[in-house]
Amino acid sequence: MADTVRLDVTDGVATVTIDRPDALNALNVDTLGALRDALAEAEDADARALVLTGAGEKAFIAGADIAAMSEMDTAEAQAYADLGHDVANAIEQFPAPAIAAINGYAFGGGMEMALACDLRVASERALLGQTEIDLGIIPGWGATQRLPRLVDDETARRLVFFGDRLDATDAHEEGLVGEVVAHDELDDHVQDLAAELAAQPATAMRAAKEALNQSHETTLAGGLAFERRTWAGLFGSHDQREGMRAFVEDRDPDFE
Ligand code: CO8
Repeated sequence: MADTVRLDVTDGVATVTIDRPDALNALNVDTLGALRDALAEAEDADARALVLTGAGEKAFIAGADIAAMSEMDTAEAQAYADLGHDVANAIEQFPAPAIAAINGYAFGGGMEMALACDLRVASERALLGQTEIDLGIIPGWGATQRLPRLVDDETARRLVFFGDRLDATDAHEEGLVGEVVAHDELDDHVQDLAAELAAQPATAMRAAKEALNQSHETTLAGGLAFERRTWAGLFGSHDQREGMRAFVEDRDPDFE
């Protein structure tokens, strides 16, 4: 793994930190590759919650690497777009909930990585935006599809068309982030949230995420069929038996 991405797995919580503060954690090809490797390693370690954040005081991820992109031809740009999509998909399909701890700038491709997470928590110092239009391009790591599924369609269009940079309060009002916390409390708050998620029954959590993701992928009938199959599939699992037995016996469940 390149030294621009750090992975820590403690008590089932995998924390992935983009550590390239001199470039405000912009994702060049090496860093994206390292991020992909870190996600695979976290999955192999059976992480039950994932936290994505950026090193330093200023940035979550300031986007794709503009200096690198300025030199790319079409084939290189396509490969870069593909790699970014692979990484965003790996976050979205990570078999446990992912939280973006947005500690500063989240622009362009940085915001797109946050959009691939299940939950977004912003520091009061965060600034967010799909700023690609200012560079003569459009979002290339998923925002044209994930943004309108998160916020209302017109808000998504305004963000992409104007490239506005929203502060944390406005981002919260628009539904881009679930909550805003004091900058100094962000890490502890997100780690507490992640620990709480990691303590939930893992098989059911994985199934819940898969089923919720289906709501973005398929028709209502197809999604409901998926939910029914997934729901029934949990019966007979240790956690289903234990969770229900514990309720009946009036005690706390001991999940796997
Ligand atoms: N890429 C590369 N380097 C960057 C980036 C970036 N995205 N952002 C900042 N840096 C570098 C700066 O060049 C500077 O380097 P140096 O010290 O060597 O000059 C260093 O980080 C610090 O930056 P600033 O001095 O500019 O810091 P400020 O606090 O004054 O400003 C800003 C911070 C406002 C974040 C400013 O740096 C900025 O506007 N950055 C660009 C943000 C942006 O537009 N991001 C979107 C990029 S486009 C994108 O992400 C496309 C995604 C889809 C890709 C599809 C693949 C084909």
